[in-house]
Amino acid sequence: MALLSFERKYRVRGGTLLGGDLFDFWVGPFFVGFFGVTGMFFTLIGIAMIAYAASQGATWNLFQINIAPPDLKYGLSLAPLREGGFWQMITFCAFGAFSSWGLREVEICRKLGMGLHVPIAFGVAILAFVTLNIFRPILMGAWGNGFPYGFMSHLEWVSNTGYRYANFHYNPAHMIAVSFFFVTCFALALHGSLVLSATNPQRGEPVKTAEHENAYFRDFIGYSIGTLGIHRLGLFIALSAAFWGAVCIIISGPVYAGSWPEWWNWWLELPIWS
Ligand code: UQ1
Repeated sequence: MALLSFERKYRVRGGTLLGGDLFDFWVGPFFVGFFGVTGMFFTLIGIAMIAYAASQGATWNLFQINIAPPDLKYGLSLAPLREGGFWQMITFCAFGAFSSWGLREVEICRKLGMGLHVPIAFGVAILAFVTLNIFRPILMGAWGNGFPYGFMSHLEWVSNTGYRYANFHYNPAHMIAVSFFFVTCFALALHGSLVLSATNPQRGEPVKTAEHENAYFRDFIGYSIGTLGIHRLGLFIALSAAFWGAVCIIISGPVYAGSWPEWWNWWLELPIWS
């Protein structure tokens, strides 16, 4: 891909966190940096481990490949490769690759003098993965509590983990997380449709601006959050969805091991009902 004419201006030196000038260069359109190198390292080793572990399994059917964590009996120790050791190495590489990707984002932000919003947002996605497959297994004393790597198998893990606490929909943090996921979809649908309605008019009609967008919502519901505000709101609700998702799984097991429907008995037992 050709370098865009304006791109050279933004290829500024410095801003790196590690490695100084050593990795401060681009390959084609991509900034490399120290974390580009570590990211490539963990990604290649991780993918090789996934391919090798899959080759030791029963099938090459993309939907049935399953790389399972160790049995609970191995606790937090290292398991033999074919008994969950592959899963442990893949999890380690995934964490290394995700963190490298996030730190490379930080270096690019620093180069361009931008805020750290993008890496912070990505950090919350990393937090969700780390919560599921690192923090929670450690808190519960066995890597076997992590989810398996496989299309169907990870879905089955979600289903089984839900039923282990009787009915996950009664987990209050799960309720909050799901609500934030729905609100995020709703807000992005409103925002996407509003921006397209203003900037993609019928043939012959002039393109509209933010004034029209504001006017639309003031006419409609008496309030417009504004063009900057909608993005602040969107970031907040999207990060809240992932954050409460992490909370809902960390409290299931390490904090409370009972059934979620029964947890609500405190409500039924309030003295105001008697
Ligand atoms: C909005 O008010 C606004 O400001 C003009 C946007 O920016 C383009 C939007 O995308 C949306 C969806 C709204 C309306 C949102 C609320 C919370 C009133």
